[in-house]
Amino acid sequence: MCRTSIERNIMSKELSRNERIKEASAYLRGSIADGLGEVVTGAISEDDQQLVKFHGMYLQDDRDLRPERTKKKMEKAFAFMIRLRLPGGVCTPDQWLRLDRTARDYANSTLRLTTRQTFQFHGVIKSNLKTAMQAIDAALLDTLAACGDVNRNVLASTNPHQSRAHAAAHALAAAISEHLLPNTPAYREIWLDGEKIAGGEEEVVEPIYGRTYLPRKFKTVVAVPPSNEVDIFAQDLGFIAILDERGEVEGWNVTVGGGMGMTHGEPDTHPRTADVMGFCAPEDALAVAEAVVTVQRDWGNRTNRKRARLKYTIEDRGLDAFRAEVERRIGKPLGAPRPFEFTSTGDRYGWTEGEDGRHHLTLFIENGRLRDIPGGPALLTGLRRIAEVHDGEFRITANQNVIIANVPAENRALIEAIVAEHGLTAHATALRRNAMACVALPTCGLALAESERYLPSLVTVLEERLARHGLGEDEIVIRMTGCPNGCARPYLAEIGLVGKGPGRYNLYLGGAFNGSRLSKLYAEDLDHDHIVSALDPLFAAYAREREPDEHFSAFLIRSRRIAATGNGADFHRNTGPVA
Ligand code: SRM
Ligand code: SF4
Repeated sequence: MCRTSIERNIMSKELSRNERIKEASAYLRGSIADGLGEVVTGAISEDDQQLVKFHGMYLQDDRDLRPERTKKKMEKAFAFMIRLRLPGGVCTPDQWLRLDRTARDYANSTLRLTTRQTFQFHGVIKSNLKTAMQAIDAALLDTLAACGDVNRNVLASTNPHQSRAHAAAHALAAAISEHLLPNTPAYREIWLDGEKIAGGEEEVVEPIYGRTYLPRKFKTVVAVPPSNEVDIFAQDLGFIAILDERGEVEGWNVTVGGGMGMTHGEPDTHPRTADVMGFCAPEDALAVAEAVVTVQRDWGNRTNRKRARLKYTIEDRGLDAFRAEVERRIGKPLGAPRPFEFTSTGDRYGWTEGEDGRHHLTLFIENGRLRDIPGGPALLTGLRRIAEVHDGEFRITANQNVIIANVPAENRALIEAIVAEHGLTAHATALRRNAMACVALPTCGLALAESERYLPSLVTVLEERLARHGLGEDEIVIRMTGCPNGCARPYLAEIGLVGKGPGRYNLYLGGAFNGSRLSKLYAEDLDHDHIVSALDPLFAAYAREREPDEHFSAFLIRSRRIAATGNGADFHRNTGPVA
């Protein structure tokens, strides 16, 4: 590892606060263990709040309760969110049952499927935290590096066809996740009462990351065209399967520099679609992943966290310089990118049959929230019942849905009966099936507006408008987030709504249906009625003037209602209606 550049960074006076916290943490230990024992508060220290992210959790508070508790001079209603590391989104029925139990015993009796193929628990109070972590460990799962400035959960195309290419994609996702996992014993020490090991030399403890880990979060995915359900262009690092004529993976196109996050009113922050950097052979993929991570470790911005993601490193240094450094570190050139085509970012709902004759059922879970709704569908119980009889796998999708995978033909009827009995059947319209909202209120500390709790009712109104224009069966991708950080990838949707303040949203249009092009700001600060009145005439025009098979966003650009976004900084240019 290039110690000198890391040391130079550490010595700099301008380092961001997080760099100093990491440096002083003795490989992510900080004072977390002591803080857990402090009974006078439900919180932990500010520095430890940054460190626990690397262990897969965030300190949050119930924002619905904030005003009343402030009035009563009470401490905020603190609780932790825990996020699992689940490469490729796969778990067994036994693991599902254990997670369900953990959600009911130690969290808020919901399981939240995320936009990055994993589970989150919300509402875990400090006194339950360690027990919940031990329950996760007993399920042979972990939360290490699910958050924090490290390579996080690695996604893989989980198309139910389960071809050999999908198996290869899952194997690569798992291998990258393991290879780039932090090495620190802090996780076992703190959560699993492992024996305390003194922090050693950084080469021994963290051969890839060093003492200060990465400048910022880092996200990797593996995609199998033609489906882009993992939204590869939103990710720091991606591998696109290139198949030979027998359907075997011949190698991988490598993408770098995607990301969604930005800040309202700060034009030097922006979402960016990843570049295709080159092609590598299957046996080189791990080395390429490590090289991309270590170049970002050494070149990434450690002074300004708002410009610290790989997308800015690549913009600042140039793709050619970045590729040359990756090639230098792997000791060989990357090949020229091979042709590929993505067609969509959505999931295939319902049953599909794999190459091996096994069956896979994709269920639509609205915004990924599994719970039992009093007087309504019992989604958590339904999935639990399925886990009790299912002997295949569960696969979480990057669209916050779940696949009951590898079902033998003779078990289909049983699964279908449980699905129907518990209201798990997807009777959703095309718009709802293509809708995604981030968590936002009440748990997310960064939310400026509602998202998960609001999008379903907005979709109901828009469904009615679409039906009026004869567009009820048209697939249009709509995504909402409660702030500009982009957790539901709204800037890659055909309709993106991004929270600006309570009840107000910026409307983005023109993201490509296959996730390859960013949208553009169309109108600002809209409330519910103005969102509907902005979209309705566009739906009407689409119904009237579109060409056969033309997607909504492509129509808006062709008919010059919104400009097309090129890349990165171009996102903020030529915004608003074109005419
Ligand atoms: Fe995210 C921060 C939820 C996917 C970009 N994200 C957060 C936090 C942890 C808020 C915080 O920092 O205090 C949110 C917790 C809310 C809660 O109560 O649960 C949060 N992000 C989520 C999830 C759960 C949204 C969901 O509804 O599924 C997703 C969990 C993914 C996972 O399992 O790992 C989630 N977040 C994403 C994605 C989508 C993706 O990666 O494909 C993005 C955009 C891609 C990207 O990273 O650029 C994303 N989250 C962010 C950012 C902005 C990062 C940036 O570069 O500016 C933040 C804020 C930050 O890092 O400072 C953030
Ligand atoms: Fe929270 Fe913003 Fe992410 Fe939504 S987009 S979960 S509001 S950080």
